[in-house]
This record gives sequence, C-alpha cells and structure tokens, in this order.
Amino acid sequence: MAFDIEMIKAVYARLEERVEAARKLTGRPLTAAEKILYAHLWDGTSDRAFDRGKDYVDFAPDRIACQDATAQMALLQFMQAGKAKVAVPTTVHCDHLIQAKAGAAEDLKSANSTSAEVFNFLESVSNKYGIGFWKPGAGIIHQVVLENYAFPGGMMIGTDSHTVNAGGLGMVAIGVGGADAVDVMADMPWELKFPKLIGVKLTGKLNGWTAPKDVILKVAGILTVKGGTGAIIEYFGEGAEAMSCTGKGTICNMGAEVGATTSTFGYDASMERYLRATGRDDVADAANTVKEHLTADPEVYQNPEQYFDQVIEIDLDTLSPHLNGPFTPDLATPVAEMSKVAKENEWPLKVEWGLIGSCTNSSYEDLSRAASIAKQAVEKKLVTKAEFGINPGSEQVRYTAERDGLLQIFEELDATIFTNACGPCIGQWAREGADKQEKNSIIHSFNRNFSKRADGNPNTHAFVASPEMVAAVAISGRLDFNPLTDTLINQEGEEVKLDPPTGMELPPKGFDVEDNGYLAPVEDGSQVKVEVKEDSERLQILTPFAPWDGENITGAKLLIKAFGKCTTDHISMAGPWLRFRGHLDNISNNCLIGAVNAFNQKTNFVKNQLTGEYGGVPDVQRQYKAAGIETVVVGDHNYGEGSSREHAAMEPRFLGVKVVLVKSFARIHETNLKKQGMLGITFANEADYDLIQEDDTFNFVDLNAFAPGKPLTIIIDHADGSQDTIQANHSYNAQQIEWFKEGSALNLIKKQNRA
Ligand code: MIC
Ligand code: SF4
Repeated sequence: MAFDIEMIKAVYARLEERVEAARKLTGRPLTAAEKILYAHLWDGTSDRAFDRGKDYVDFAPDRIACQDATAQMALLQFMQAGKAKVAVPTTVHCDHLIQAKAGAAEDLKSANSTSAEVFNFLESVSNKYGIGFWKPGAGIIHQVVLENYAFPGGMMIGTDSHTVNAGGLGMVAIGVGGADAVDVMADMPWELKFPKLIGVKLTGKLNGWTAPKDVILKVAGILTVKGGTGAIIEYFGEGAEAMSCTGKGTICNMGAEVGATTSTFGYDASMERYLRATGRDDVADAANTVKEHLTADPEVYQNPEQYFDQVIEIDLDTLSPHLNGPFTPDLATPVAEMSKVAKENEWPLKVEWGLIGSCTNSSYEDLSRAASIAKQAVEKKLVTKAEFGINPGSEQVRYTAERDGLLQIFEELDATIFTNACGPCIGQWAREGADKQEKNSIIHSFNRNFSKRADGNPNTHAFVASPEMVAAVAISGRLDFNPLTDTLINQEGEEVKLDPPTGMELPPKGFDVEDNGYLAPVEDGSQVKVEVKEDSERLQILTPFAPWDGENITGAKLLIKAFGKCTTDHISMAGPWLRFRGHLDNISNNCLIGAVNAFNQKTNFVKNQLTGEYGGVPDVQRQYKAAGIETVVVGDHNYGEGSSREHAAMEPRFLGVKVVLVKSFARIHETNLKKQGMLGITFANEADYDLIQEDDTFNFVDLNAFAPGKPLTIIIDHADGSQDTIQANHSYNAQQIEWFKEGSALNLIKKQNRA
C-alpha cells in the first residue's frame, strides 16, 4: 500500500468539483498545472480567476519533503512554532551529508560517525513531530519521493530546489526555503505568486543517443538560467507520452536550472506503469478514476498558443545529444559541435572523471542505459580513459540494479559505486588532487555545474550530459568525442564504434529491496526528547531576529557590490560548509565568501569603510555589526540563483545586513529574504547598479511608508561628497511587509500562536 493513501484519495475526491469551478471562473479550458493549482487553494474556492504572474495566492500543499542539509534549519524553526505535530505528511531524507571517497560501505560508515549528532537530531525531531525519516544511505530525496510519495495531481513543497523532480509523476512540486515549509507544517497557508505558464510541445520520439536529459539541456539553452522565472513549464505531445516517468522526472528536475517555479506533465500510461512498478497499484487505480482531471483539457494541447504565455516546440526526431557547460547549466552545445567550441574556448579536452548519479539521473532506466554503453566497452575491449563514479538514486534502485547485474558492469570498468546520496553533486567529494587547482574537465549527469561545485576546484570545467553520454565520453576520455560518428581504438589496436544505448524503463523482474531505510515516527511524540548541546558546533537553537524599528534605514554602508553571477553557492557555499547547516553563527562565516567584489574582482576581499582596510566579507560585516552600523549588499541579475538554502538569506540577516539591492532575484531566494525579515529590493533603473561605489552610504527616504506596489527612494552618498538619488522597486505584499515589520515570518507565526 502506498504511503498516505487516504490523503491521496481525499485529493481525488474533491478534484472534479474544484476543476469544474476553476473552468467556470476562467471561462476556458485548463492546463494540467492550472487544474492542480486551483484544486489546492487554501480557501477551497475562489471568487475570481487569478492573474498569472501578478496575484499572490494562498495554497494548501498535500505534503512536504526536506533533506538533511536544509531540514536542520527548517526544523529548528518549526520547533519555535509551538506545534505538537506537523499538519501535513512530511518526510526528512538524509542524503547531502555523505561524502564520496572510497565507496559506499566505507563512506556511509564514516558519515554516520562524523554527522551522528545531526542525524540523531533529525531522527528525534522527526519522531517527535510525526515526520517520516529516511536514514543515510536510503537514497536521494527526489528519487525516494518519486518512488514513494509523488502522485499525479498532487501539490507538494520541499526544502530543496529540485523538489520539482516530482513533476515527472504529474505533480506540482515546488522548492522552497525552510521558513515556507514551516508555514505548511504549522497548518498555515502557503503563499505563491500565481505562476505564468510555459508550454513545451514535444513532437516526434527520442531515438538513438538522445535522452530525456537532452530535452532539458536544449530547453536550458533556449530559456537560459532565468527564462523560466515565475513560470510553470508544462510538457505535452506525443514525445512526452512516449517517454518514461523517470525520464520526465529528469526533465522536470532541471527545470530548476532555468528558474522555473516547477515543471510538470499530464498523467499518462508511463506514470501508471511507474506507480504499479513501485508498489502503488492503489494510487494508479485511484488516479484512473479521475484521469481526465489529471491532464489538460484536450483543447489546450490542440491550440497551446491560446492558453500558455509562451510555447516552445521541440522535435525529438531531430534533437541531438548535448553537453552543457562549463560553469553554468544553460551553455548548451550539441555533441557534434563540441570539438570546435571546446577548442575555441580552450576547454580542456581530456576528461578526467565521468560521474553518474544525482537526483536528476539516477533511476533504474538511467543506470541501465549507461550500463549498456559500459558493457560495450568491456565487450569491445576498450580501455576506459577517465575514472568512473556512480551514485544510485535510492537503495531500491541500487539493490535492484545489483541484482540485475548492472552495477557489476560498471565495476568491470573499475568504477567506484558511491553511497545512494548526493555525493559529488554537492561538493561531497574527496577528489584526490583537487587542492592543486589544476585546469581539468569532468563530465556528469548532475544538474548544476557552477564553479567549484563538485570538487571545490575553480578550474574544474564540469559538463552536464545524459548518463549514457557521460559513459561514452568517460570511456573515450575526450570531451570532443562524438559517439554518433567517431570511433575508438581498442586494446588490440582495432577501430571500434559504440552502438547507441539500450535500456529498460523499469526492471523486468520488478523492483526489490531488503531494507529501504525508512523509519516511521511514533504515534504520540510528546515524550520524545530532542537534544541540542549547548556547546555543539553543528547545531544551535535559534534566537529570534529583532523586529524593525519603523524608521528609515540611514547611514548604511555598502558591504559588497557583487559582480556577475551570484548564486546561492556564492552566497553560502555547500561542500565543506554543509556541516554547519544547523548552526547559524558558525555557517555565517561563509557569508558571501564566493561573491566577486565588483571593485577588485576578488572573492572574499572587501573594504571596511570604518578602517579603510580590506578583509573577508564575514569578518568585515561582523565589525560593522559590532559598531552598530547597518549594511547593504548590491548584486546583479538573477541574484540567489540555484539552491533553496535559506542560509543564504539567514546569514546576512544574522550578521546585520539590512538590504539586498539587485537588478533581479531568483524566486526562492527573494522569498527567503522576505521570510527572514530582510529588505530585498531591485533597481528601478538597472543602470543605477553602475552608480554604486565602494565607499557608499545609503539613506532611505520613505521606508517608513513601506507599502505594497510603492517604490522606495534611496539617497546614496559617495565618498567625494556627491549624491545620487535612486528608486528601488519591491514585490512585498501586505502580509510580507508584516514579516519585515516583525523581524521575520516566524516571529509573526509565534505571535499569532500566542494570540
Ligand atoms: C543543491 O542542489 O544545491 C542543494 C544542495 O540540493 C540545494 C539545497 C541546499 O542548499 O541544501 C538545493 O538545490 O536547494
Ligand atoms: Fe542532491 Fe545534487 Fe540533487 Fe541537490 S541537485 S538534491 S545536491 S543530488
């Protein structure tokens, strides 16, 4: 039986009525995404249709998922909310805190000892508040969710940007910061700006070397890292229907890389097959009874231009495999052009590592397709040139793949099988020699390839590709190898060619697993003790942020003007810092250390206006704080792109930064700033970014009249005595202004709970 089947049935029981009501309100046929959104309104119904991209709407998600690196802060906040139990089904997954080094068995053992304190904390908080707990080694959050919890037509949120993976099973699944999750855990509405709708029509059929990954690599090239911001991407067409459910998951997963709120597909036969194969006949049967409401109305897919804000068409018959990168996931190069492009850009052609895994591409089908290439290497007597590392997505996938001989094929190529966990994808990789910072190339099936992400080396050029392409490129050891046309020389000096991959959508003998790693919470958790040691360096009980004094911010100094790309990895780096995710004071020592200072192009080197000396960002900021001086961070476009980690908002808040002023924000980060009581605003005139100088002081003129839709005026004093007056826009609604006033959204929840 599926988890929470009664909840799922209840969603289906009210679906028809709600979809019908939404059709009346909008007066037209609906997309699949709209049906799910309207079926999950907090108030049940609405008296009007929502304005896409404008209206803030309260939703009631069906479930929540958290991973270990973000769950700590989410649950530390939830503990402050004064509730006995979470209001909707919630799970915690331990996957980010396991380093890939020697191989699964050893690595897991070592993580269980180094992070024992954090795992024990998460296990006991989960037990106390009725949260399902997936132990270290059980798998990567999004694969485990797809295998166990996702259901067509459902809505979920998760404290990880790749929560969107569950769109592969027809959900609207959205990545959020921990404070958003706390709202829902505490039985409050969850607010989201009603998304715009992008339709992607997939004609033709995937074939040869082309995989679902290539669809999203292509879409990323078209939309770029911010082209999907504020929108839900809905895929449809014959090409969508012909694709596996986990393949759809891959596509939805990387929708995070174009900034999309989420991505989804209408319910179809591939989803039904996947539900049945993963032991959820009950969900499949229930979904079949409301089938027509789990996909768009037929008119929508017939005339998509009339119903979506933007339509993209991709012909899968002619789509070619892509390699995206380096340093950004939207730099898309078709394999056939790589030889030319790599040479022009002086990207290292020798590939040192091929990594297969991450929440994006670690399904049974992924492993089987990559294994079909690996097998050819063995049979055709090729010597693998690069090293191989594999992270299966879940224990169920790993167990089944081992039973079916897939992992053994990789082992014949001397691959290391790492734990079922994120591993190198999040910098949890003890890569030998990375500290030498040599220029090199690697290829992986992950979703992100920002500088330093996998191994901490800024000179590692990481390219993103499908698992089968990773296998082929790693075997050849060449970035410019095109398996469609090129040959390789084997041990016997013969010229051989790799045949296109073959794979299995689902294991022919069914999935199997001995211990899936799940721990159910006790019925009544009131007696469960949660321990946080006073002197712990990994966990710290939160102290509420101070409320706003109602005055204009004046005399605020510039902390840093960030130049170019400033992702959450730049603001709050992962890798070695993951260990401090539950300790706000300690993790604040990584605050903005990866951001490039626009005045000297260096990282972690900013001017302290009080002393005139240069120092690390956290140090300088702590000095301002000690002197009682508020500060401003200035940034470029899509500031806060990437992860959902709210540490990127909490750290500056904790250290005393008051304002983040940028050209534009990534959605999750903007919300995280608001939730933590920060002032996140945008230049009304983007060119004003250029006016900001190193010794600037900021004075707000009308913040004391802070109101929705009303721009703010800031007078900037420059060191030479001159001044500029600029306008800043904001997107705070009345409720969010309350968060700002109270000091944080959590402060407001606490106040309301006391009332
Ligand atoms: C990531 O892929 O960057 C992460 C690590 O999974 C993050 C969450 C985090 O920072 O903990 C994400 O994508 O949200
Ligand atoms: Fe883990 Fe990487 Fe997926 Fe983030 S993107 S959840 S780090 S596997």
